[in-house]
Amino acid sequence: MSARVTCPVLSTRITTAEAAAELIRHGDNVGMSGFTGAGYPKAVPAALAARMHAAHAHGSEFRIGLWTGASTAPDADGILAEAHGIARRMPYNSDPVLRREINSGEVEYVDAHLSHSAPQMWFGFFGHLDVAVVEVVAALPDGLLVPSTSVGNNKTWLDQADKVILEVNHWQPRELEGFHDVYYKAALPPHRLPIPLTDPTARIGDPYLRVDPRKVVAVVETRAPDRNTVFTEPDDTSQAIASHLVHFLQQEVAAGRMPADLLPLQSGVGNVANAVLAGLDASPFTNLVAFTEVIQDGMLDLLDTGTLRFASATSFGLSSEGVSRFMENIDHYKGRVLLRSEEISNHPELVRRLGVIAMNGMIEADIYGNVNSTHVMGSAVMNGIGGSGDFARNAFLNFFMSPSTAKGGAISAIVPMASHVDHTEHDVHVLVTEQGLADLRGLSPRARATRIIERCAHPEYRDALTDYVERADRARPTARHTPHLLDEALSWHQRYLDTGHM
Ligand code: 0RQ
Repeated sequence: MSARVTCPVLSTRITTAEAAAELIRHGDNVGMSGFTGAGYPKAVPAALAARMHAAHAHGSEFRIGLWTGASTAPDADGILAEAHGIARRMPYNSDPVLRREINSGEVEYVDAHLSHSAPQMWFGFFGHLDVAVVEVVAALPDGLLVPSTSVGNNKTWLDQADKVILEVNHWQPRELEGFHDVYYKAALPPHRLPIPLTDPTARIGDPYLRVDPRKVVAVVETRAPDRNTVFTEPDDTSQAIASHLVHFLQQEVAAGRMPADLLPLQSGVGNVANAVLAGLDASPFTNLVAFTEVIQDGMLDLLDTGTLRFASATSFGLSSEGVSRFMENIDHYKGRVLLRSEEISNHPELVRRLGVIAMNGMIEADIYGNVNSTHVMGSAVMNGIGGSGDFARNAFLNFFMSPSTAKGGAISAIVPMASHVDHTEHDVHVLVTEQGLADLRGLSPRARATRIIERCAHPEYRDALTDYVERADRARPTARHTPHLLDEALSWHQRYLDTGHM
């Protein structure tokens, strides 16, 4: 029996990745583990991709519907996309090959809110789940599963799939046992009850995932690392964004709107989010708590310095340096980190109750505060909405952050009209660029426009934005609430497509 598979029943199912992949058929809906490059299956996707290549070489179709927790890695999403084996995908993707196929129209991508992805599976919106492929750290004698570096949607995939393939990854530290809290009492309407979490540090579930052993058709043992999420050192732009944000939080405390140790923090992914965490670490704030979805390097730093006393999330998303640091000091993090299912880590009820401070990146915002997190020039998806909507709409306070320009200044992040809207003007509290910070709370649309242009737009684009809003304001005396010039509102994007500059 393997040291990690001590369940007598499951140990009889140990096999190769190739044999496991044989159990997945063309047209199947497959639920895979994985969230921001952590805890995804490392061996079965490659074996499956090889089968897809072989089938396509013989002129047969072999494509699956692939549901995950969020982004996976080149050796999961990437390798399957290279095999042209993904027909449908949900939710959140950051793989460049798969992104290309989504944007070329080859893959149908459903960009669901992360907190909705598991419940919508239960509602039946994504069809029947044929197979689950889930990475775990160990299978215990009683069949309980020690989850890996992400929990994501694994509970739902294991519950719903007809067939289950487990990957037991010996590379993941065995000491991960005890880092998880899996809530098994979520029900469907009309049977839902309040989720009994009133403190981000509390446990409400079990440390283990459950699976019906009769459904487990294969157990594959692996020894392979999670994706290495590379961060760049904070540059002047992201440091300026961080500094505006930290200063604003200090003002909020001084104004009596939140306690000195703030409210639970959610931080998105990416370099700007990481720089903001570094900014918080350098600030006088201490004793903070995170109620977030991803623990990235910056959050590990906060835990190390004691700026953060606890982090609730659904996943890690670490660089290789971060992984080594976590593994070497794993006992130090135990009891200070809990990973939950993403329907709980991102649950609107909990985000609202706890009064979370949400900090997420954006692609662009318009002068009235509508935010686009997902689409470049209106049509090409970048990653997806992820958890940004779960947190932002329900947050006590939300921030959307971006450099004021992209592509070397050719694109303004502040535009007359957002070319795609993920977070409406009703949901957005504060915009931050390196130029400054615009607090939009309590402002009418026209007042918001003035403030966003003054505080957040790059000086090169400020006059043109002011000119737009003034002409729009004069254009129709009976339509001055949110003035627009409809024939011009998206002309900045069109100009970029035509000339390479807004
Ligand atoms: O592309 O590298 O090809 O130049 O977008 O931009 O400035 O490096 O910022 O890494 O923080 O990502 C919104 C994409 C920002 C991210 C987004 C281009 C830019 C660059 C990245 P290049 P930056 P970040 C938690 C919450 C949605 C999901 C979310 C995101 C690339 O934050 O995906 O918040 N958010 N989830 O050049 C054209 C513009 C652009 C632009 C930036 N206006 N036009 N390109 N870019 N602005 C996580 C989860 O839920 C899992």
